[in-house]
Amino acid sequence: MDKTLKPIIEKVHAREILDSRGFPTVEVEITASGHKSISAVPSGASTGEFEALELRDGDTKRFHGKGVLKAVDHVLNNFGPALIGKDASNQKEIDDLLINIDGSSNKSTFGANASLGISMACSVVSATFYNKSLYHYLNPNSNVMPVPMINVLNGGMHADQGSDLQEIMLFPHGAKNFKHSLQMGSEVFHCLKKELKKQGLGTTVGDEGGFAPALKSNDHAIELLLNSIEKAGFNIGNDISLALDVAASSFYKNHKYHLKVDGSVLDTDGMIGFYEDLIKKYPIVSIEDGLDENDWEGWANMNKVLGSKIQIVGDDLFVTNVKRLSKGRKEKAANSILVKPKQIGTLTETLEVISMAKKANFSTIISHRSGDTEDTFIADLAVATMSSQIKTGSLARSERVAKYNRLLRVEEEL
Ligand code: 2PG
Ligand code: MG
Repeated sequence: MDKTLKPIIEKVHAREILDSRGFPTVEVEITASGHKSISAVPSGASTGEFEALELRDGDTKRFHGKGVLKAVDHVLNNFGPALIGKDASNQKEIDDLLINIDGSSNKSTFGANASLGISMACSVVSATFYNKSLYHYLNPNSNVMPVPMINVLNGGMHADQGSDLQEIMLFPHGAKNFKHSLQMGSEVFHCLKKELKKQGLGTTVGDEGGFAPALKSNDHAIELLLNSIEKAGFNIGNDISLALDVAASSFYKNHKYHLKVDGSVLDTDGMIGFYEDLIKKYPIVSIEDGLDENDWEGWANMNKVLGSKIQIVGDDLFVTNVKRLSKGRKEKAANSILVKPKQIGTLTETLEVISMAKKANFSTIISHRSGDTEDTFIADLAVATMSSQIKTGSLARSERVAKYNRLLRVEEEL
């Protein structure tokens, strides 16, 4: 193939780098027709049971078993040689090749951390080759900015203390534009910090850059935030509402939901009642993973009761997987999907899920992972897929802010 007309892959390289939690992760470097790209793979903590496999070495002599040298080796020696000479911009061909070489149904042979690094790097190098911004390369018609869901209070598995609710997010739907939404978020974030100090609470941040204070109850967390929105001069419900990621699978044991901070143990109906009360009391417009990833019947009930009022988001429930989304659609389990390329392991499969979700009238939310890097791929992906929202943490910690800053530049271009 003519190297001047297409980005033809010449070299595939990979290395072990560190993510925002200080654990190893995979970075892939692809050279195509003289252009080079680098993509880094994120890593979750509250991972879904049905995600594609993240390959870790398990060698306890290195990084407490969390090394990724095996995945790096698979990029170099199992995927790499098959990719040389291929057109990096033929994303479907590249991703099908990765899927076939792996051969398993969940990337368990060579790891989704190996395949995703390659898949992303191929699209990035192609955008560079064609001298286009990544979002524009992925979709020349992209013209909308996502609303950021800004996770200013971290709890659950992303913090040592804090609420049972893993993420309490600002939803700045009253912003004039993306830039303004970040300004609003930042002003609230700093009012929240002052308020926490005033109440003698901790202001250190959790994995996603939100504060992670020890709190009396889950309501206490929400009220703190509402108080800060007002202090920052915004109108609750008009300018800014709230969104939650409950990550309920992380506290579901023996068919019960164990809310430690509230000291309550609830069954599925009890949880749905808990949310009904919450949305009556507070301006909550979106609830993610309100129930366990295997509680399909519960999800359908929850969506029946709450789905006409608020966004019901499946993250661990759908794991960016068309099979699970298709089940969810049939069973009317939710009305929105959280999209994490890492859960499935290639860009093509990620785009397929998004297109299925749109056909089903589900909103799509592009998301980071709690262990992330300076890579900003998801920012461009959110714009390219015209997703209504992006979830990429708080307005602190560079791996979170990198995505927001990328979006500021994109908004200027658009
Ligand atoms: C989530 C994510 C990201 P993790 O549950 O939505 O916020 O967390 O990456 O730990 O799965
Ligand atoms: Mg989640």
